[in-house]
Amino acid sequence: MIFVSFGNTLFVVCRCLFSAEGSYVIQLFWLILSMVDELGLGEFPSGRHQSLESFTKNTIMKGKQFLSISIILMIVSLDLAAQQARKPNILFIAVDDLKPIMGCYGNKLIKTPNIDRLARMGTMFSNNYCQQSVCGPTRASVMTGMRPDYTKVWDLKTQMRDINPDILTLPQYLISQGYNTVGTGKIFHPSSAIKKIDPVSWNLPYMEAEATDYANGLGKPANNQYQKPENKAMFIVKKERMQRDNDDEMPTSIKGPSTENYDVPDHAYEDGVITIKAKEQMVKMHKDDKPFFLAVGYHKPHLPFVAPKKYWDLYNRVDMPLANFVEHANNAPEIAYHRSGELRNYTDIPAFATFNEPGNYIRLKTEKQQELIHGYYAAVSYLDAQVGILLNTLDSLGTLNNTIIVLWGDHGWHLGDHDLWEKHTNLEQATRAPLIIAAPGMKPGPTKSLSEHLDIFPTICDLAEVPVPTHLQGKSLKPVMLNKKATVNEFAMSQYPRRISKEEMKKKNYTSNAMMGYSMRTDKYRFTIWMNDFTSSTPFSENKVYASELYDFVADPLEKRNVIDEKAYAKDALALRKQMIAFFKSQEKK
Ligand SMILES: [Ca+2]
Repeated sequence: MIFVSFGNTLFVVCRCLFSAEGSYVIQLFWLILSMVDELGLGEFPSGRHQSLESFTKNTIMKGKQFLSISIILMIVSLDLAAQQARKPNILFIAVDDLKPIMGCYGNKLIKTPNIDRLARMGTMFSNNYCQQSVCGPTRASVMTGMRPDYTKVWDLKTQMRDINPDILTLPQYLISQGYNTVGTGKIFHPSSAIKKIDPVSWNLPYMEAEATDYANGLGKPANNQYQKPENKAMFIVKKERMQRDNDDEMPTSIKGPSTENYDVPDHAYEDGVITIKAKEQMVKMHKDDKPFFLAVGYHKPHLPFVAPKKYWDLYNRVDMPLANFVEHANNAPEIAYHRSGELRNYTDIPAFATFNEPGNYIRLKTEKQQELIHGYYAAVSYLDAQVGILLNTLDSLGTLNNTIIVLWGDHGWHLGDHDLWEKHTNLEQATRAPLIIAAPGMKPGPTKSLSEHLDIFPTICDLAEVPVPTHLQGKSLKPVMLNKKATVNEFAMSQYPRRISKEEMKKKNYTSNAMMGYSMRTDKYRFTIWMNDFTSSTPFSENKVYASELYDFVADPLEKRNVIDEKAYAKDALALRKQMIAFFKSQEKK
């Protein structure tokens, strides 16, 4: 802090001295001192004047010394002044459906050398949670710093400016703070942003992948995913049939297989293309007077698990680890789970689970599970290689250590645990999401301190030394970056909406089938409360409580047992419930 203040003061002094007026002042001051010295005005004959003479000589000498030191300081601090004048650049890497599975998070099998390198440079938040484990809502929260109950984006249909037309996004704010902002790839979920990208967030043209950008003349992948000829052909047939029959029964979103392993270069797929664009843009913006905020939104490892063959070749299929616990938790309400509908949309996935009766699971075959896990790992390694290209670019520009680099995955993923695939739950595997932040002057290292995606917006502002907007609902994590043991959050809050059946609604005497589960993660527990026809901006009412869950991560890290009804936990459950109700109260619209 003292250093920063000193640096600022020095910068101001230097700017004054280096201005045209400043240099005249120096010259004039120097001339007067020299004349006084030369003319001997400081010489006095004797006695009582002796001390005055020595005082004057001393003053002249000190004046000259002061000017000499000032000139040296000016030269020495030129570099510092230049750095002070320009805010740090920000590289903002968003990754779709990346769970914290990288080497730096403790996985010994996966190959993620580049993200591991970033983790060694920065702070790795190992207990970071998303606001809602699905693209649209979680991204709206990251980009605006506001909870889903404020943005009202709880699904993949709502556009965030429909309800809050003036909501402020992070890049939009940074434009007002002197930044150039530019994006490529998936930053907002397309359905929740105007023109898919929220144009007011960017003051430089958004960089789209064009057909000619793809390797080997392959053109755009079919459905933005597939390059293998047989998979591409599948889409041509489907499209022709749709156009010919105007078939109402055809799904609007047509899908192909859940994986693709094809021997092509990285830029045969979109993530490789946007990396090239981001790299070129960084080189260009590096020399601008304005600092940049460059947002790069990677699509992988989102389904389908598509990656060039060389990344599949990093792994042996038989080594792919199946989930350890594949049941629903004991005593857990069914509303906590789903039927993996997103995965079942893919053409090679059979209907595999009913979930109507506990234990009645018709699971994916082991081989298919291992293929999916292999595909996920390959897609993560492919993504990791892209991150490596971005880091190397900064390195070659000599700015790797002067750039704020933020990497986040929009939410977690169930890789078969609890008999679940995808996200869409309030459980640990779907809500826990990667967050790594490297910034100049911050010590590297991991932290277990709790954080939320909401904290990203204020943290970036704090690190870039721009004012943190006061309306934001998250907190700056800079104190944690300075001291890995510091705590800024007592809990992290996630939520997920569901609908119950008409029969269940009738049985409960509800007038709506809309449900919202709020899930509070503390250091030790996850406490989840499922509410009927309720959001936190309205007053809490006991008769809206539908079900509750409590998991003890010290005794049960895999969430095998809902202990909400167990006597030994009664006291803690009550305290957490009170904390949850206090949270609701804090969110109520006044
Ligand atoms: Ca996602």
